[in-house]
Amino acid sequence: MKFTARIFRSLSLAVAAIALVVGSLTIAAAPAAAADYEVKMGSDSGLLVFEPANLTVKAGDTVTWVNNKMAPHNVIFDDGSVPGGKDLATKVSHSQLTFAPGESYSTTFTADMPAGEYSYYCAPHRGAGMVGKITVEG
Ligand SMILES: [Cu+2]
Repeated sequence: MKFTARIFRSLSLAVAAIALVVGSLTIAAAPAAAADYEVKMGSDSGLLVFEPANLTVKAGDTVTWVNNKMAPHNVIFDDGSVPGGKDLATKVSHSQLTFAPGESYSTTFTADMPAGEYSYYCAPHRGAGMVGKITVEG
């Protein structure tokens, strides 16, 4: 009886050790988690800017534009200012105007989108210099 208990105990330890090794391998093999970035539309001090205006992201990352001050704002990418055609520009744009503080929308720059510079502007405030750029790394 005592012998059986001893064997059972070493077996349990072996199983626990294997589980630990397999578990750590799984964690090491997992790809880096996608990041989330936030861009304020209108600075805290009330300037007509995107903040930050320039952002560098990796494929899979998500950018969320949050209405802050001096609304209305939107996020327009033109086909001439993205590393792809009109369909891509439309896909990453958010033409709907935000009015209330905290309103937001997001774009995930997925792996099937080309790397490069994605320039955008706020339609109501483009003339005031409310422009931004997302650089997507390959
Ligand atoms: Cu604006």
